Amino acid sequence: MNNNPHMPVESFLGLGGNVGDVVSSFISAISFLEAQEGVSILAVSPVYKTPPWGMEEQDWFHNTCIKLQTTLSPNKMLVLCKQIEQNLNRQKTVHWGPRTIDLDILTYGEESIADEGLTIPHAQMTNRAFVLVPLKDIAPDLIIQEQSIDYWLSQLDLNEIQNINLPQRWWDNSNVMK
Ligand code: PH2
Ligand code: MG
Ligand code: MG
Repeated sequence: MNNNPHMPVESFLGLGGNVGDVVSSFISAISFLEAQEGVSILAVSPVYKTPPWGMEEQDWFHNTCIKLQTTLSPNKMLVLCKQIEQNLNRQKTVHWGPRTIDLDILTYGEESIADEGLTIPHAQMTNRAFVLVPLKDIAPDLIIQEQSIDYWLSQLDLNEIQNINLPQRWWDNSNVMK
């Protein structure tokens, strides 16, 4: 594992939620990430409305993906993601159940990690259209488990996934006061 804090690595995160004002939670999470020493946001995808995966009897989700550069180790990134979830009032819930926000590390450079609390690349990302559709917007050439995003997307049903058409740079709340 790369624990060298001085080597910048590109990492993709997947964000999702289906409780409260999820787009506001995404904006808070992204500005909190951007404010961290050792993290810079390189790209953010559009936001999609997506049918609940895994446990169907719950509200639809909103999902987005982020590309960042970081000098934090994978474990520090994980701690940061958990901290943001706590800050945004995520409650303990059933597996795959309702949540204000979920931040998942999808990839961390080229690394493969299989620790107890952290699997990278994210174990389920190749069979989740709600991850791959926004990810493709910011990483069309990414290879995951030796296959292209288009390959993985071709295995999935994308019909119900809708871009909610927010303004460009929807996450950039430095625009708000202009
Ligand atoms: N997250 C889950 C379970 N199911 N479904 C959608 N559409 N989007 C999610 O982010 C999601 C989900 C658990 O992390
Ligand atoms: Mg998740
Ligand atoms: Mg998670």
